[in-house]
Amino acid sequence: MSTITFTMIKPDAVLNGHTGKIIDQIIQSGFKIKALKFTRLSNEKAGEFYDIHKERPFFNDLVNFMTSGTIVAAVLEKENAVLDFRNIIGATDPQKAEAGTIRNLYAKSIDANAIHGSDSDENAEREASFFFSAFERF
Ligand code: FUP
Repeated sequence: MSTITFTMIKPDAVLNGHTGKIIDQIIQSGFKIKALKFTRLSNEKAGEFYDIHKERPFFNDLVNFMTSGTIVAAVLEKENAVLDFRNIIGATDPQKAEAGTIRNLYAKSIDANAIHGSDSDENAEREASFFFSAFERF
C-alpha cells in the first residue's frame, strides 16, 4: 500500500544549487512527487513546524536557519514512504550519514543538514497539510 512522507529541501541545499540533484535522487529512489513548491517559512510557521523542539537549546538557531532562505516543500508517495525516505536521507548528523545518502552528499553540519523527512505516518500527514491543501496533494 502506498503511503506518504513530507520533505523540505532546506535553505543550505537550495542556496548551494543542489535542488535538482536531490529531486532526481528522490525520483530515482522510487518516490512519486504528489506536490512540490519553492517557498519560504515565516518565523511563526517555522516555530509551529518545529514545535516539538521548542524546549531544546538549538530551537532558536533552527528557526533562524529555516527562515533564512528559500526551501522546497514536497509530498512524496511510495510503499513504506516514511522509513524508506529516512534511509535515503541518512542520519541527522551528516558526519554519521551513510555514504550516498542525501545528507552525506549535500549537508555540511547537523544544523544545516540539507533536507527534512517526516519521522512517522502521523507527522507526515500533519506536515503535508501544513504546506498543501488536500486538493493540491491529489
Ligand atoms: P531529523 O528527524 O533527522 O530531521 O532530526 P530531528 O527531528 O532530531 O531534528 C530536527 C532538526 O533540528 C535537524 F534537522 C537539525 C536540528 N538539530 C540541530 O540543530 N541540532 C541537534 O542537535 C539536533 C537537531
